[in-house]
Amino acid sequence: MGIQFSKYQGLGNDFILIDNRHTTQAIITPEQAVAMCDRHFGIGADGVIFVLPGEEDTDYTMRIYNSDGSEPEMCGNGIRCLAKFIADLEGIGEVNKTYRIQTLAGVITPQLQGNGKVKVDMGQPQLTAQEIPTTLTDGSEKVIAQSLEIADKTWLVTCVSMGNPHCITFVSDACAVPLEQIGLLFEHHPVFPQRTNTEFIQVVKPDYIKMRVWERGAGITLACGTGACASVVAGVLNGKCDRTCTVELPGGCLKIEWSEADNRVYMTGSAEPVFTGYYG
Ligand code: ZDP
Repeated sequence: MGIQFSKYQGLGNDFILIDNRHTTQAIITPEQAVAMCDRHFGIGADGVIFVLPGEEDTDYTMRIYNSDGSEPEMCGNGIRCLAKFIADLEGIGEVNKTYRIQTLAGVITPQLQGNGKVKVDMGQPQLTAQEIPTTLTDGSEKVIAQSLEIADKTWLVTCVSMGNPHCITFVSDACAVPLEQIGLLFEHHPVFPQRTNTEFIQVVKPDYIKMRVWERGAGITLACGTGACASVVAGVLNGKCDRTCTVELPGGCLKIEWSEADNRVYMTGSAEPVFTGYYG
């Protein structure tokens, strides 16, 4: 019969969801995850996500492998898919249902909304160099519009952690960025000891930005939820964006709000089932 899985996608960022509620050990190895994510020899996905039992006061635990088998701390599009998957497993159609999910980036709370979208409390961004982590500035300092040499060009980068590391550059035309040539150079630059996700942002209006992303461990993807959150935070820090902003990604739009009241970032967007099957 193989391994039962469900595939979900959020703005074209696609994931294989595994019902792992019966045990605290992930039932798939990183090597198997790489094979399953392969778009020609496998199911095809940007990552594999597990729903494990909750710890302490949380409902469930989320773990994720990137398509290269590495394990990120958090995944914004993935946690919206996970909330939908859990609701489907539990047979819950109820709206406004909120789950407390344990992740390697702390407790994250997605809420199912009446319009089919999922709103996620993504927690507070971390802004110091040591938290991101990067060696671009002194450890206790923020990293705002710092120079970074890549491919014979100087880029002014702002770094933000949403549990996972992001490096953001503002450009006049996001479509013109040669992502396939420079993405890996950002990801593996020695100033990022844990590697980095990289976003290129075109500010159309202070409340509407266009983003293209190179993801750590996954390459070019159609969307990145943590990246959209990090980009709006970077836009506010640079005086380019409003605290409430729509982010247009190749796979669709996310609404992001960096709340002044509680310093937390709220992300709202879609997540949909694609199909269920057995692997192997
Ligand atoms: O930090 C990383 O290694 C990312 N590749 C994790 C996945 C992030 C994701 N694209 C998101 O939406 O936040 C799933």
